[in-house]
Amino acid sequence: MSNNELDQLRSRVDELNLELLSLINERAQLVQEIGRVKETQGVYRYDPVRERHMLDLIKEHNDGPFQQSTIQHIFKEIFKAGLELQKDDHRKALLVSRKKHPEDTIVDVKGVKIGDGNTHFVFGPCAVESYEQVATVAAAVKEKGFKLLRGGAFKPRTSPYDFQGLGLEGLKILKRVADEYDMAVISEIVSANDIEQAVEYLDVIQIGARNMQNFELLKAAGAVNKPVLLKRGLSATIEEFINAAEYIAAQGNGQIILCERGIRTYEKATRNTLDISAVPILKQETHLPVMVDVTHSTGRRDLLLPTAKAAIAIGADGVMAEVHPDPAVALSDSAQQMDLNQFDDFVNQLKAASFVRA
Ligand SMILES: [Mn+2]
Repeated sequence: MSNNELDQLRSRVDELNLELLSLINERAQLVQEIGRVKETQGVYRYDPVRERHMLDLIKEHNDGPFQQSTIQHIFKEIFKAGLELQKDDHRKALLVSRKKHPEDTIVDVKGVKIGDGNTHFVFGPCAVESYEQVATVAAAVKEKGFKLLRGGAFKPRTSPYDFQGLGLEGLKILKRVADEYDMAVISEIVSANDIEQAVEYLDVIQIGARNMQNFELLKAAGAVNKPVLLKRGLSATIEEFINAAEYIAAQGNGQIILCERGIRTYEKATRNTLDISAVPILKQETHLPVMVDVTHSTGRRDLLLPTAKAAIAIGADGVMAEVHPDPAVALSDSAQQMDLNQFDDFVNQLKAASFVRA
């Protein structure tokens, strides 16, 4: 074979490559179009019957030299790429996605601007037990210069026989303390029916890990004009977490704070495994502020400080931790709440390491 002949064959291959390229891209455009039509019809994107039909048709016309299995493999890859393209379009379309909205969302809670680039803190007892208990913690938190107070009034507990919280009475206590100390309160709501009443008492509605996929609750929280702190589910993937936030945003409420609180793994040294890399992933994928709950992710008092440092270092917009005047007698989470001395130490150490602006 002369060099000239080889050059000619190669240039023909180049031409065919470009033809294939333009055909593959043309096909991709059609697939995107189909994706859009399916989305308006609410039809699931992957259709195995249709895919089988396409493969059969291709095989029927395959005269070689490629074997059927090779052809099937090549076309399956093309199909897969098309489906992924539709998925990307879907992700781009999410209201909470960074692609849709490149700027950071800042959630303003009574003047505390979560997502503004500074680290913010939320402290308070696991559960509201009494006015005195909440007020004692509030005074300590306020004294350190923090404004966001947490406390559970409705407690979704693993066992039905465990303390279930004070309910509405607990919300009233929180509101009274918040007014007296000029603080803002965050508390969990577990039922869509309670949202309307709760917004009178709360500054931030928390949706807890066990309710991350309670879609009716998400929709109800999305329908009110009040910031929502959404915790990641115990076994939720990041994609599921983002979609749960989308349920809130889709109803018109974009004031959403995401909170990583640890996920269930086989590791037993901590209560849950803090998925620290979820923080930068959520910051990249969404425009929402991201907090880390160091209490529930670790379940260990001795790990609160190092995990808080890690959260701040990795770019979290805030850290949440539980503080109780006397954790030994707390009605819930007694093993992991800080007492007031430990809280003092926790904040001082963060300040000493320049993790908190003094
Ligand atoms: Mn707790």
